[in-house]
This record gives sequence, C-alpha cells and structure tokens, in this order.
Amino acid sequence: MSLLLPFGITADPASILSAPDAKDITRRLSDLRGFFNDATAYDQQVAADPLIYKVYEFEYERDSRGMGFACTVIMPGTVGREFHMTKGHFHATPGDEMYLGVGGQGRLLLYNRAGEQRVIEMNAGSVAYIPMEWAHRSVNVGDEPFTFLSFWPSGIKLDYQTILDNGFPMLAVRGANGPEIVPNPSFRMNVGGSNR
Ligand code: M6P
Ligand code: ZN
Repeated sequence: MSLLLPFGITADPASILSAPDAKDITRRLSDLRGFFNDATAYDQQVAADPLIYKVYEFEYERDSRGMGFACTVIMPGTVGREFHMTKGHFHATPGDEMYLGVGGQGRLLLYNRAGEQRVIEMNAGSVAYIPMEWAHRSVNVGDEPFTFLSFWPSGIKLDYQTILDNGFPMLAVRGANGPEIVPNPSFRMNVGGSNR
C-alpha cells in the first residue's frame, strides 16, 4: 500500500470524495428491510423506494494506527410515524467512535447489553462520544437533512444482525407536538447476538 500523504478537505460530499480511496454508500428504503418498526408502513412506502441516507467515507488501515471518517446525511421523513434513521449497529471488535453534528436536527439513540439506554440531541456543533459497548443509531427528527461527521479507529467490524434480531429499545416518532422517544413494544433483549 502506498504511503498516505497529508491532505485537507471540507465536510461536504464532493470534497470528501476527493480524498484517497473515499467512497459513498446509498441507503434507500429497500436497503433497510427489517429495521423500521412498522412493517405495514414499510411495505406501503418501499414501492417508491425513497433515499433514506448517504454516507461519504474513507478509512485507512495502517498497522493499527489508521482512522476512519464519514459524513452521513439522513433525509427528512418518516416510515409510518418513525423518523428516518440509520440501520444502527454494535461494534463487534474494539474501538470507540465520536460524532460531530454539522446541520439539521438529530437524535443519537444508544443502548448496551446491560439494558441501559441514552438519547443524545445532535444539532450543528454537538459532539457525542460512543463507547464501543453501546449500539448506536442516528435519527433525523427535523424537516431538513440531518448531517453529522463520525471518526473511529480503523478496522472495526460492525454487528447489524443483533439490531435486526432485537430492534432498538426506543423509537423516535413524530408526535402531535414534535419528536417523541417512545418504548419499542417489539424490542427483545437477546443476550446472544451474532457478528457480521
Ligand atoms: C456513521 C458512522 C458509520 C456508519 C454510518 C451509517 O457515519 O457510524 O460508521 O456506517 O453512520 O450507520 P449504519 O452503519 O448503522 O447504517
Ligand atoms: Zn459505529
């Protein structure tokens, strides 16, 4: 692998994609089967297959000293009453993560295998620290795109299957007076879990 040279970019898609080995990931509703709680609403809305989020990222693995970086943009909207969100995942191998809010109105939902839960408000300038034991999912609770940056030590394996099997313990839904965080009636705490 060639020597990585220093570079500077800005936190917008075109600039990020100019970085070495950068890529973009598109998640449409059809890519998120099983993640939203309202299966009836999902089946109705998936026909139009709207864009839910994009991730612009790069990651450099260099003798365990590399870093990964991503800019994630979640489009506004709901599936049923549940706001657009990322899949959410556990880190299956060691490594924490940090987020920086850039624009829009978001919530970071977290839980761990001891059953503890946290909700962190994410707006422009918000910084969140995510210890590796905490599953994390980002939600757009506003009317414009919600954009945030993430930073992690390279090489982390992601576990999505536990989220597919169990769901998240809380849902971010559109309420009469704005966003609400409510318990997920379908959530099951499963001590097992498998890795991707
Ligand atoms: C952030 C980071 C990425 C993650 C992305 C989308 O940018 O946490 O590691 O891939 O959000 O989240 P998910 O992988 O859960 O779909
Ligand atoms: Zn993560």
